[in-house]
Amino acid sequence: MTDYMMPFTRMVHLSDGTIPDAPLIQTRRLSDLSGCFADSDAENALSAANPIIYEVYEATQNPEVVGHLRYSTTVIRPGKVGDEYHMTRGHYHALGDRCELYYGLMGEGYLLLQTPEGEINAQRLTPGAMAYTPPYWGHRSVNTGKDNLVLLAVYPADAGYDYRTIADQGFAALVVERDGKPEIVPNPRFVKAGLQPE
Ligand code: PAN
Ligand code: ZN
Repeated sequence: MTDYMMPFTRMVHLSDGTIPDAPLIQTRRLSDLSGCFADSDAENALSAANPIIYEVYEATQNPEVVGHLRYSTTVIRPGKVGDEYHMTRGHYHALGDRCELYYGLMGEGYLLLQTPEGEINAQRLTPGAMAYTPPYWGHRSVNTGKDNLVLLAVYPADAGYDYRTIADQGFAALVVERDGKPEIVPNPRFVKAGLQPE
């Protein structure tokens, strides 16, 4: 007999992106993003304060099996480390062929995507923007605005996370402030898939 899972609803507070009864809330501080930002002197200068960079409200803990979806909101605080804007750690999906949909709720920024070979793509995130991450693209989101960047993410529940590859290779591009405006510039420390850092 089919074991029916019960339907459910979660409220997303559109005023701030929080999900009040989220079964899991993750808080990512600067120390959780150790080595992600390019300017290590700026990172060290902020290490004592260890500011919150972003929070993730996991709306579901649906079983990690094919057929289910999971969804969450991410709230990225405004700010920079050196001239690089606050961002998420970034990941590939552990099952690389799993896709994802982001929907911008508040604020402004970018969904920064890359292939393992280092092709970069940036999708602008603003309220109402629905950005699609196709299979195999690593992704991170970046807050380039003065307020929180809030997005809703929907993804196959079995997608999983590969943080290791991003930790090892970095992202091929950085989103930095130049003359008061965001610019996407090459990351000199990026390591292409399959190559070792010098
Ligand atoms: C998102 C991300 C979320 C936080 O739900 O997990 O924005 O970013 P990191 O996982 O890179 O810390 C998603 O892409 N899920 O697959
Ligand atoms: Zn993802």
